[in-house]
Order: sequence, then structure tokens, then C-alpha cells
Amino acid sequence: MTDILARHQTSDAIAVLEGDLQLSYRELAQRSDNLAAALQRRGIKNGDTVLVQLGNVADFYVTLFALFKLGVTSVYALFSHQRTKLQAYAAQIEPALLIADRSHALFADDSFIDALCSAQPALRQVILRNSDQAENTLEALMAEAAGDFQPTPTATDEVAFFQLSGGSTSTPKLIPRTHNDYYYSVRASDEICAITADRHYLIALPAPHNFAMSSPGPLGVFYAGGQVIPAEDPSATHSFQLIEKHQVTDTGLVPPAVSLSLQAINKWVSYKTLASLQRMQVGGAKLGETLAVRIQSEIGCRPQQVFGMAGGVVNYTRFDDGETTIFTTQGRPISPDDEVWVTDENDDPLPSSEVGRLMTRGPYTFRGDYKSTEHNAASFDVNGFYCSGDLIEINPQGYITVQGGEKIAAEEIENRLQRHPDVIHAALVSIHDELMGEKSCAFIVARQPIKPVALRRHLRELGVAEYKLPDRITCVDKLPLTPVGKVDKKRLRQQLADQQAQA
Ligand code: DBH
Repeated sequence: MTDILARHQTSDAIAVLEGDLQLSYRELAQRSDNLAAALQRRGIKNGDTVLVQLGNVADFYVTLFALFKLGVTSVYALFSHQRTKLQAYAAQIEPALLIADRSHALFADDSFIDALCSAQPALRQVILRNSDQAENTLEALMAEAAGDFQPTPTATDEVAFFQLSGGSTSTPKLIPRTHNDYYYSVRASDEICAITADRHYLIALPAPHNFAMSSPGPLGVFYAGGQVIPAEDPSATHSFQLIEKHQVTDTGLVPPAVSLSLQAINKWVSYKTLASLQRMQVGGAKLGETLAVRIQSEIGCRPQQVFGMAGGVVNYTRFDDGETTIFTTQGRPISPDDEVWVTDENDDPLPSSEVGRLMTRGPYTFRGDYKSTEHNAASFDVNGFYCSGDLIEINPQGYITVQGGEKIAAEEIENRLQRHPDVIHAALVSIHDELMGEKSCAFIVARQPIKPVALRRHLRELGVAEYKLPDRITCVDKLPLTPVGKVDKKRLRQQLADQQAQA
């Protein structure tokens, strides 16, 4: 992955724009060399692991390349992550180095750092950004002369860094990504997304997210020699200013951010502010058709749907696809060697145009989460196909439409519901919803009547995130079963659809 920057390291073209800071490719390469050399002098070496938490700032990318050059394996926590997540990542990788930002509440003083250091005996170095100390700050290390630093990256078929799994399991999972697999996905994304040196890409999504990083993200933009504009504050107000100021041509958003942008346009800014914006990628959750159409008609740019996962397979609608495909599907895989198919509840393959569980295997898809033998045994089949838990349909042209289950592992919520003393059986299904794209409904068989509020409280107490709580909770006498005795979710969904139709 060090190659992405090495290609342009003598270029004076602008690589990153952040506020008044403007870094050329030459400067980005120099700073990352400086940082890598400074860390090497402090004993950080190839084979070590590193925990990083930085926001959407130029320093994120300086650090990313420095750590690639050193050949250390890193986890990049989201800036929104708090104590529990960081502790869980540290427990898994036992980092030798922590790089964090004093402007994050967790690092405003030393108490969390001290706690982390005492729990992690391997942690030898802490480097902070925005610190008022004189030395050992990230800023100071980036300014130390690199001397005759020689990169020592890990081998191309070895782990380059860990991606974060969006799954809902109690321990956050880490996904090993190799240089070869990730670099391939970046280059192929550039081709599909037509990323060239004249593109200006705004990063309003959290920088470490797989979409923000590689689909095509800054890695794709750097590969092509274009400009990256990280938005530290992702709000529409701020993003719009950056788009106008830096003549942004491309960006990627999640659907709720698209809604907020449309609202902002209609309320108080002229669409002319966004005149430079030619393409808007949308992913991370299902984009409703109405919103997709409005991107084109009200913002005046070309929507591209992206459906991917941190562990691998990424699907894009292509710019030359027909409007129906662009507005109503989540695209098709990057590679002709991506295998994506759909199974029913009994793990049997379903024909095209039927809804089932996504199974995938391919050249840049992971083969297992880090240190998760049991979990991996349950989420991969004997042929190495990964079951993401997403419910999808694949049309005869190979385009995917997400039907539900996105990122909310039904089994996880069901297991937690079943930990309530009055719950005998629980099943979670999702249904289409005009407003939200989809809604989840939990069917409960209970020993005695339980109020939905009590069940939601129970889930919260077990650490279930707010957005994963079932939108509806219905108590039933029994759950319909398939002939092999699994819960017949098709029938439950049908039941809900019938109720909706009658309402
Ligand atoms: O949701 C995702 O994880 C995702 C979405 C779009 C992703 O990983 C990606 C593109 O690469």
C-alpha cells in the first residue's frame, strides 16, 4: 500500500486540503517519512501493533502512510469511539503504540491513557496530537528529519491493517486486510468510479470507515493523484462550504446525510453552491429510490449506489447503467471473481430474483475475523463463503438490492431478547418502510405479558446500540416454523406486509 504514495512522492500537486493547511504529495510523503523515522527511533518496528484514533484531518493520512511504511499493523478507531471500544481493540491487538488526539474528550487528561497503559503492558509509547507538551507530540514527530529512513513495510500478502467490523457482537471484531487485497479493491474502485488526477474528493464520512477509506476514498484519490478534502465537521453547513471553496467534484455519504443535505439546499443555500459536485456516492445503508432521484434532480449530480462491507466485497452501480438500475439497485460487485449468491433459511441456494441471505467469497474478501475461531466457524461455510447476515436479492443482470438485515445481525438481537427471563422465543425480521427504508420488528413468545419499553430497556442494558433496537415489538402465542424447525421468517414478513396493507 506504500506504493500509492510512492507513485507521486516527487509531485508538487496538492494531495490534502484541510482548513488553511495544504499538503503537496511531496510534503505528504515527507511528513509520513519523518513520522515513520521518528517512531522507529523510539523503538517502534515492523511486527508491532498500533492503536490509532484520529479524526478527519490531514494527519490521519500522514499517520496511515507512516505506519504502512514502518510495517506495523494498526487499528484505526473511529473518532466517535469511546472507552469500551478502544479497550476492546487494545485487548485484541496488545498495541506497542497509541496515537490519539487531545481534542477528544477521552484524552483531555491522562486518566484513560494511564488506565490503558496499566491494562496493556506492551504499550510503550503514547503520541498525542494537539498536545501542549513540547516534545513527543504527533506534530513534533512529523517535523523531525527522516534522515536515511528506509521503509520496512510488511510483505504484500501479509496484514496491512485491521478494518473494523460493523457487526453487533459483544466484542467488536477486527478484520485483517492484506496489502494485496486492499490495494486491488482501491485500484478497481478507481476504474469503476472514474477517479483521475483532476478529481477533488470530500471525506465527510469517518475517515477509518471502509467506504471512506477505499471505495474509492482517499486511497483511490491518492493513487490517481487527485485532491482529498477531509471534513473534520461532517455537517451539511460545513461540507457545503468546503465543496464551494475547494470545488469538490466527488463525495460519499450515508442516506441520512443525503436527506440532511437536501433539506439544507431547500431551506437556505442555492444549489449553485454545489455546482462543482458531479458525483455523489451513497452507501452504508439502503438508499430509497425517492432520495436517489432527488440527488439527481435537486443537487444536480450523478448518484452512485455503493453496497460494501469492511471485510471485502464492494458493489457499485456503474455510471453508464440505466436510471432504473442506478435509482433502485445497490450495484454489482467490483470484480468478475467476486462470487455472490443467496441462500434460504436452510442454507440452500436460491434462484435469481429471490430474497435470501448474502453469501460471498472473492479476491479481496476476508477469510475470518481476528482471533475469533468460534464466530468464524459460524459465519463462514465449509467452502469459505462468508454470510454477512444481509438479506438481498440479485437480479438476472447480477445487480443486488438490499432487502433488509443491513448491519443488524438478527441473531444477536434475538439472543439478547432471549436472555430476558420472561422471553421464551424471539425472532427479528425487517420490513420495508416508506420513510426509513426499512423497519425491524421483533416477534416475542413470552411467559407473561411484557411491555415493549421493558424489552428495549433490557436490550440497552445489554449494550445494544439505539439504532439496532427493534422498531416494533409484537407478542405472539407461537412462531411459525419451517419443516426443519427453524423460525419461518418469510411467513413473519408476509404477516407484517399483510398487516401493513390492511392498515
Ligand atoms: O457499509 C459498509 O461497510 C460499506 C459501504 C460502502 C463499505 O464497507 C464500503 C462501501 O466499502
